[in-house]
Amino acid sequence: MAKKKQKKTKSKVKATAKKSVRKVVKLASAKTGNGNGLPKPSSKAWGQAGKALDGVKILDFTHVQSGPTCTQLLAWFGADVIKVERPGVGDITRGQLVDVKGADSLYFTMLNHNKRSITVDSKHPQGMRVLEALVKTCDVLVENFAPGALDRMGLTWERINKLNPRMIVASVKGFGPGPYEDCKVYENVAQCAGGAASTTGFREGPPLVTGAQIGDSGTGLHLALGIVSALYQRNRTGRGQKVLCAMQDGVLNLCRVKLRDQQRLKAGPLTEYSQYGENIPFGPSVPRAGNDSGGGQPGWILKCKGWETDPDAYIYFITQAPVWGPICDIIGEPTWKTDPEYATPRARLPKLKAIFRRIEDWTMTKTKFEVMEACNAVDIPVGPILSMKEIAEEPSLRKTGTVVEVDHPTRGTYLTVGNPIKLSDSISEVKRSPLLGEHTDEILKDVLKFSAKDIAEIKTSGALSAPKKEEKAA
Ligand code: CAO
Repeated sequence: MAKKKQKKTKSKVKATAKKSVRKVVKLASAKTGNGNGLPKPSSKAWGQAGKALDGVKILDFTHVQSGPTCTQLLAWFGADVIKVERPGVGDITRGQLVDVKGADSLYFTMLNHNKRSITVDSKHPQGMRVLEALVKTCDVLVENFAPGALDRMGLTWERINKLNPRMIVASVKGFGPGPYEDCKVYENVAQCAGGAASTTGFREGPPLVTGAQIGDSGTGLHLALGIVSALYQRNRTGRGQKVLCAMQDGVLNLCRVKLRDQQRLKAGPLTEYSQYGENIPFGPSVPRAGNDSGGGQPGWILKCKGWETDPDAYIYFITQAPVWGPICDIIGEPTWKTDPEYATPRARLPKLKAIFRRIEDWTMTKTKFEVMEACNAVDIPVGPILSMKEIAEEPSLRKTGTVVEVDHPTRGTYLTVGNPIKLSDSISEVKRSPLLGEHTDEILKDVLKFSAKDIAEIKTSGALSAPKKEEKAA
């Protein structure tokens, strides 16, 4: 009986295998010519075969930083990003931290390149008519409103899914489902709730936030990956889905080495933290580690020549074990190579502070760039502390398009950070951010195909323009 069953299963497996072989063969012999249903490799020159996300339309309902970071990336990869803004106001960042009177702020321009802007009042019936047309036309809706705001507009997931079952609805929220899901969240709230602040700073000082916008821009990056994955899955399923990135989750994902250390505490003190060498006991949670390196190689920030007047005359120095010999030679302590007090990483651990002080005696005789040159020549990993001024002026970053100069009609030229993700066949160009409502007419006409009569009707309804002053006061 058992044998019969086995035989049956075997022949079933064989049949399935045969079937799938047939399927693969069929795909390979498809008109497209190439295996797995892919078209033939393009014969166009690299970078001339369009952009990675050509043909993808994004209804961009984002504001401030997290959402705009995501949609800007998608725009750089070729998606048509249509930014919907409130008439007369726009994204609040247009008017925040203004440096040129009357012009969009750098806050806005640096997060909204390569997009088109349409102004629509989502709370006006004619505005909702435009929004529904956008939902039907676009592939992805991206938003980072406060929890519940999209639903209050009437654009619930159910409604969107009914209007366009292929639409992907991607959201940034501060927290995922749970006790804080209704909270509004900004960058530093996320850094604190995601574990970054409690693990940043010096042990004896308060928690610190970091200048890298890991809550906002970090979550925007995560969301972009979610959207691209959902677009890929849609090729197979034909349907959209919800994509959610909570800022707390995004920050925690970037802090995963600290959750690693939290669990390692059970096995004993964290020997790579300098407090171990200083004989300071560990508490129940991962402590702040100052400038200790996050991995197994001890590192610290050391003064360089000019530190007395230049706040950035410092270098990050890593005492990587395999290059301990060259480190001893370069700082003029060749006996440390063989001295059992210094020769092994284990022997060095309790004296790291003193060792770094000795290395600093050497780094202080050189500029950070001289240290960089001398150390890299013998494979010692070091990192100069670069100021934003130095980064802005660095020619190699200009050459790769990581730092870009952009022209803008109302503010003139400014510097921005270009696409940090380089694709060899989808080259990003950085185009200036749109003025408020700059593309309203062309989107109504060319994207949504509204007739001239319909456009006139929508426009006279007031759904696309700021309320007049008297109306506002009434
Ligand atoms: N027409 C009419 N109304 C519009 C509109 C339009 N085109 N666009 C937005 N609005 C309305 C929304 O409907 C909402 O109204 P209701 O509260 O009446 O429903 C309102 O504008 C503003 O939404 P908001 O609550 O999102 O804005 P806020 O400035 O109060 O809060 C923020 C900002 C960032 C704290 C909140 O949006 C949030 O928590 N977002 C999620 C997390 C996030 O992305 N944070 C990072 C921000 S970057 O630091």
